[in-house]
Amino acid sequence: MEGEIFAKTTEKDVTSAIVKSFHSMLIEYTDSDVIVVGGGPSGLMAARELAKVGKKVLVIERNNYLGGGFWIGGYLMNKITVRAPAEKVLDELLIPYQEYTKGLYVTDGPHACSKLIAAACEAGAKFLNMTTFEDLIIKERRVSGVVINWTPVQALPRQITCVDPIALESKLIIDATGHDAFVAKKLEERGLLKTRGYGSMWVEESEDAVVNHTGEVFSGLIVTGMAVTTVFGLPRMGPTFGGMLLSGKRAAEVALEKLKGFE
Ligand code: 48H
Repeated sequence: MEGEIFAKTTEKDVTSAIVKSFHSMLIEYTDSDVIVVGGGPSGLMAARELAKVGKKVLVIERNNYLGGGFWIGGYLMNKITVRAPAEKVLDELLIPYQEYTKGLYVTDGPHACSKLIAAACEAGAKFLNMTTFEDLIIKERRVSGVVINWTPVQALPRQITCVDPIALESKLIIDATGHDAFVAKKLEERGLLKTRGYGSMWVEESEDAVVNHTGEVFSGLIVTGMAVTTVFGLPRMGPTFGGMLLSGKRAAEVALEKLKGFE
């Protein structure tokens, strides 16, 4: 490396590289096969599975960082647990882990989360960070897109900002917003869906139920991850993530089946 010289460039070229590349992505993704709202474990898993088979997938994430609760296991401790059979997902993503007791596995949060993010990127999913889902496009009782705004705009007091959101269209939406089930709640606000609120903790009951209830809850809207517990009133599972990963996979399977109707 000694003696290497960086390529010649100017400040304006650095700026226009960012602007042009971002804007061409934004324009291309005004229309997607699937928009995933929320870049936590369930959303990233769903996005990866869909992008891997060539679907056009955009993830909307209100934070600057992706990964949601998958960086930290519980109580600010960065160890992640999964129960069998979800260790197969760790194998698939080349995430190292140890068996703690029979069928209960533990892995490092930073390693697991960064690998899952990389897998979604490598599969071809695209991302809008610092972007908050605000509302839905609904036409003829079918969800057909999302209304979004920059997260910082939402954080400002109303009296000093009045910035209208923009809308993106897609064939399907996946609600992966975690405990808030933010997308499903937008339907509830309009009397189009009833959510039950997630139940108290019961790990053994929860994870199978979450995967089994993952699916379409309104025409064009699929729920995954903790949003499933909130919509259906299922018990929470606590700091273990196998149900999130397998729910994401299930959401992608349901989406692929539904997308056949558009071919
Ligand atoms: C844009 C948004 C918006 C919005 C939220 O919380 P997450 O990690 O969600 P899941 O369901 O993939 O995983 C849940 C898991 O992390 C967990 O908390 C578990 C297993 N708890 C068990 C228990 O008993 O409590 O990720 C959701 C993502 C986050 O990155 C949010 O920032 C994002 O969605 N998000 N993005 N617009 N309106 N709301």
